[in-house]
Amino acid sequence: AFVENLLKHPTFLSNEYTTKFIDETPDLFNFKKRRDRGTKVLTYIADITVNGHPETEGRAAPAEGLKAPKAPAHGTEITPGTRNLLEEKGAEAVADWMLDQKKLLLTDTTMRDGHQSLLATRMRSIDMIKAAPAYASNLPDLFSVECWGGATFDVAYRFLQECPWQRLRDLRERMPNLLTQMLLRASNGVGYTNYPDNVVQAFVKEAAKGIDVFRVFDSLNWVENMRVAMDAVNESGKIVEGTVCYTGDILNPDRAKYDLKYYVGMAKELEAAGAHIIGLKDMAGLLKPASATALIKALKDEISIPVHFHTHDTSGIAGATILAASAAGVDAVDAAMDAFSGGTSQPCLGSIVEALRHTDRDTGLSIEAIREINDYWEHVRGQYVAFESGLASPASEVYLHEMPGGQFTNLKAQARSLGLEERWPEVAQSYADVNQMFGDIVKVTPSSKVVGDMALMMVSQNLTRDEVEDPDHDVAFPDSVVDMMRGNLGQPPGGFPESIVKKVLKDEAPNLERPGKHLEPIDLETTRADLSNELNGFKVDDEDLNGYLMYPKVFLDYMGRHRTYGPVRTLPTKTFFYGMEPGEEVEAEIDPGKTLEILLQAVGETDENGEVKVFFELNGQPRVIRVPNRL
Ligand code: BTN
Ligand code: 3PY
Ligand code: ZN
Repeated sequence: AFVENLLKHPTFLSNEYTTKFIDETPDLFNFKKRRDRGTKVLTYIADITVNGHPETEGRAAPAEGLKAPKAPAHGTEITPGTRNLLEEKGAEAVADWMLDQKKLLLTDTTMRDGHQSLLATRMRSIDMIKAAPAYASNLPDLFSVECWGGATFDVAYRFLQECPWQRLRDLRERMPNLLTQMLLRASNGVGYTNYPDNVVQAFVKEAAKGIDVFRVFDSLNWVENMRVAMDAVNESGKIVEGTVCYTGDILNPDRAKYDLKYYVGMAKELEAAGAHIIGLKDMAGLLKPASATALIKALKDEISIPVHFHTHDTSGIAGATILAASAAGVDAVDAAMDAFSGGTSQPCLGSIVEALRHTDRDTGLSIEAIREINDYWEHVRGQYVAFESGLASPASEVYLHEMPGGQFTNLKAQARSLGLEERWPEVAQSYADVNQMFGDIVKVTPSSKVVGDMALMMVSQNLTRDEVEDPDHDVAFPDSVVDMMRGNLGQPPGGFPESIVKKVLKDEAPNLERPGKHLEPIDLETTRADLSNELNGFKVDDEDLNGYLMYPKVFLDYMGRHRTYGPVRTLPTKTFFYGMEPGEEVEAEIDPGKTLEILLQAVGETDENGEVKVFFELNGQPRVIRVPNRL
């Protein structure tokens, strides 16, 4: 299917350049071209001002008169941190150093999982980039900053009209002393399906230019399906965090499939497979304090590399689990800056720091620095009210359905759009039923999406688990379920139950081997040449090629819009999502030192052609932009 996709790009018209090309080679452009970019950005602002942004339409708007967040203060001196250790001594030395620390090490997830879980992944690069220098100068004792991967990659292209690779370069440059961290779905890359091995390898190679710690997980906990990605990270010289996904409850005898022995066994397999660190990924926030005590202790006893714990506060009790893990000797944990913590996100970073103050696991992080940076994040969050999930309180219901943090609110919104809002308790129960029907699997992107698709389908069609499992009852399964039963995401421990595989696939035999084993390698240079051709001779670099290989259509659509709207990534967030008011003035630094000063003077009437004239001043020069009124 992947190769088919490659061959099926939508045709679209010419393209002279991308954001990156322009930003890296500004001298190539004469005055006229530069003005051209200004016109494109004005066209974007005019369009949004007249028509609104499709993503914020009908949603809450930020408070009247809300100002752009002011970047937190930062010093010019940069104390060496974990990144310097990696650069000087390598990945194993970082792991050894972690084991030697008494303090609890912290990863800040605000720029990845924090907004992925609370704001549908919609945080724009400009809002991250403004915080990065303060992290580097004021929090040099952080273990790492998770700022890339997971859902952020495609959302950047798809909804934010910006290049994820550029975000990575910009953050890397501003945090030279801190380890950057990403979430990688092993053979699923940063996508929802298995990619050919050489695509995964090429992606890791490119990402390793900006990422230091790769948290590699498989959505069915299948180590066999993680090796290609783990080997590629090892080859790049960066840190492999081989990750165990946590599900069920090790203290519950009814969920014996995932017991202490299972988790320790998988961690040992990952250690043998070349991991420098073991990630313990509790994507739904199911690990309870007493279970954490037992699990962390067992892992620390049985493996010789550091353990890095990740959880979500959906239940409201994750802070207690973090403290239990800390007391049991976990080496590092994830937390989100206060304003992006709690609920389906990570527990509160500042509160963890304070809870451990004056104990033998004191993190040593400056609470003043945290407060200052957090004040900035609070203002940033205020700009994104359109994407707030509305989850107002903790949800013990998570122990029933076991949905990952990022999926919980998303599925609720999906249920709402299908008119199933009142039937949410049934969706939650159905999700749990589907999990059992599939043999009790790990649910995390992409397997969690499959379970969610099936659960919504059952509730909307009033299907019970008995009916679905009845061989004589005809069921049209969602495509994603058919795909998973075919083995295209790999195999869970013990395999999928034979009866459900038979019901879904009928007489077709599933593939029980590693999916990548049967995917033809992509000819990268042919693909690059074809893509360049499709983009009218545009020079396709490795970043573009890897973006396209992950998401062919999303990438091409992004490039098409870029041709019309130009470099909109540095517009203030309010301008990007809501356009401008007459009399308002904004700035956008489209290249280092190259700033557009934009004043919106007036919006005209719609003419007989359905077009509106929008009057601007661009760097003091009057400009009139005509856009269609599509309302
Ligand atoms: C998106 O597709 O949602 C993000 C990119 C922006 C698309 C622009 S916004 C102005 C114009 N109006 C639309 O409906 N799409 C484009
Ligand atoms: C992702 O894959 O994006 C996740 O956050 C999984 O927890
Ligand atoms: Zn997470």
